[in-house]
Amino acid sequence: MGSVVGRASKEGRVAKEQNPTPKMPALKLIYFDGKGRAEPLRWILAAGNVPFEQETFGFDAWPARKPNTPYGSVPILMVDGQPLCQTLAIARYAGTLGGLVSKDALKNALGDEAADTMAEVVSKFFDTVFEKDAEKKASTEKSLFEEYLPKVLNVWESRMSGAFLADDKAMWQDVFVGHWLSRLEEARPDLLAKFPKLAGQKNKVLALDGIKKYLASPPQYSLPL
Ligand SMILES: N[C@@H](CCC(=O)N[C@@H](CS)C(=O)NCC(=O)O)C(=O)O
Repeated sequence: MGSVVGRASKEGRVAKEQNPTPKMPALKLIYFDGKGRAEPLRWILAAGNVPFEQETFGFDAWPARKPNTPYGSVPILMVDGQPLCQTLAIARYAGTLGGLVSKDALKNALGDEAADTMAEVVSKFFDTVFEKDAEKKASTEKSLFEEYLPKVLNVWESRMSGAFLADDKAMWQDVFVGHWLSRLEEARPDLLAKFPKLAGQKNKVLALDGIKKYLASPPQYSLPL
């Protein structure tokens, strides 16, 4: 978000036309009536105090909607009527609007690395959730929670030198990762037992003003995603 640089005109008025405050676009987040891949986006928008509307729908409405989406998937963020797709692109854009970015290119990139990795974890997690074969479900859960995820968490834990993943202030990637850590803890309450820095990171995300406000009266959804 830019600042207004006003200057006195000949008439003595303050002219803001030369550098007006960029108007916040009208945002509408389109997703199933559930948390899923949209909830971290809602958290990022809330953490950055960025106003947005939502359009949600049930599984039954999806087949008719799918062909009208750019890539056949949601979430989609409508930005002044234009669709923006792909969770991480939306997250980065929402975080940028909310000022949840660093001025340091490397810190942003390290945050991106964590968010990209968490998005991979999330895909594996959804694979386990939707797996119908009990044996396969057990083995994919085991490899996710006992092998892949601990390796990932160990990388982040050993790199953290400040309060958040790559900086001392929260970036959108912290909100994204913090959201998923707290959701994955619902499945594995001891997930962060050996990772005190990450537990602290997640708690600091939960304590951000915008997140506290959002979670004080969280939206209720019909789908258990
Ligand atoms: N790479 C996409 C994946 C999106 C995705 O898989 N969305 C799911 C919901 S979480 C979806 O639209 N599923 C319905 C379908 O693929 O038909 C992203 O990150 O946004």
